[in-house]
Amino acid sequence: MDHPVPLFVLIISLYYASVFGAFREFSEFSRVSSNDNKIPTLDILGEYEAIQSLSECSSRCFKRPGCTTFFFNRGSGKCFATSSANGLEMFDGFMQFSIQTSILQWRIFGKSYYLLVKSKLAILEAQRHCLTLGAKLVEVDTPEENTFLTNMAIQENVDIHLGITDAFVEGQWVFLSSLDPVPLVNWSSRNPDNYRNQDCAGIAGYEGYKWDDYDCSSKMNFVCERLIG
Ligand SMILES: [Ca+2]
Ligand SMILES: [Ca+2]
Repeated sequence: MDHPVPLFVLIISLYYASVFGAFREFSEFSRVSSNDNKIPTLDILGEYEAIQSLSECSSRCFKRPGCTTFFFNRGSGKCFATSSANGLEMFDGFMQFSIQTSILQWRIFGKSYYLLVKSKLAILEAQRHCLTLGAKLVEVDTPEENTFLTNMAIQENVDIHLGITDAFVEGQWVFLSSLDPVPLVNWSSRNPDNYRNQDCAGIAGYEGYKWDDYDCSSKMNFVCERLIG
C-alpha cells in the first residue's frame, strides 16, 4: 500500500502556517513602477497603518471586495487599498501593486469567497496554490454549498478537486485542513470504489457531477475557498 500520508501532513502544516503566518505567500500581484512615489486620492477602500510587510498590505487588499490595486510604503508602514489608481498625488516612499485579474474572479456564497482555478493540478499542488492566495482547497460543509459548487462545475464544464481525503483511514473521509469528518457526501452510485487505493475526491463531470474518489496524483481544475472577514 502506498499511502501519501506525509504529503497530507505537509499540506495541513502548510495550511496552519498560512493561517497563523498571515498570508506570507501572496504572489498574485505585480508592481506598477511607473507610479512610484505616488498615492491615490480617489476610490480608497481602506487605509492602514503599521503594516509590516508587502504581503500584509496585499492581504488587506485581497480581503476587500473590489480592491484591484494597493500602495505600500515600506518605510512608514502605510498601506492603501483602492479600486482604481485615480487621482494620484506625489508622496515619497510608496510603490503601487496591481492585482492580477485572474484573482479578481472570486465569487461570494454564504460565508466564503470561491475562486475557480482553470489549471489542472494534482491535489497537493492545488492546495499549495490556494495557500498562496490565503485560501484552502474548497471544503463542502452544507448541501447548499455542494449545489453551488456543482452548478459552478456544470457551468464551467470542469471537474473539480474537493479538499477531502481518506488517506489516513480507508473509507473515513476527512477535510484536508482540519482532519474533521466530512459531514455530507454526494458520491455517484458506483463510488467511492477505492479502485487501486483512491484516496482523493472531487466533483466529476464524467459521473454526472457527483463525487468520485480517484488517485491523489490525478490532475484537475480546482476551487479555492477563503472565509469572508
Ligand atoms: Ca480510499
Ligand atoms: Ca472512484
